Amino acid sequence: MKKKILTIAMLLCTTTVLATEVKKADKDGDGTLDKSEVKAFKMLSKHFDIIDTDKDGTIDQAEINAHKVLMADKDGDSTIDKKEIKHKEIAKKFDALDTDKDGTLDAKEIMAFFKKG
Ligand SMILES: [Ca+2]
Ligand SMILES: [Ca+2]
Ligand SMILES: [Ca+2]
Ligand SMILES: [Ca+2]
Repeated sequence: MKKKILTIAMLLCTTTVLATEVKKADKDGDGTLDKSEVKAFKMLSKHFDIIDTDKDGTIDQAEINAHKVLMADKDGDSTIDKKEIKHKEIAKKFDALDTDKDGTLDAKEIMAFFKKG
């Protein structure tokens, strides 16, 4: 479990930087980063498949934002429960976002919030 927390922490470190770097790294200007575009970001390259929540082969801003929200995951189970949530807007819509009604939000459920805008 310790290792998992560490991985997420490292991931978030990288994604925080990336949020401002997306435009620069996005060479073809489609608003997403594919594997060749993240080559400059070693950590991101390594964890590409974890961040790519919808497995479409690219990382978009919603996926990066979702991982930022997951930073609040204190117990390291890769989901956010009501006690852990820090994001005010998501906290308000917690029950609506928890589509499988298991009482926690996973990366996909958080991403749905950002995709809707
Ligand atoms: Ca791109
Ligand atoms: Ca994706
Ligand atoms: Ca958790
Ligand atoms: Ca859920």
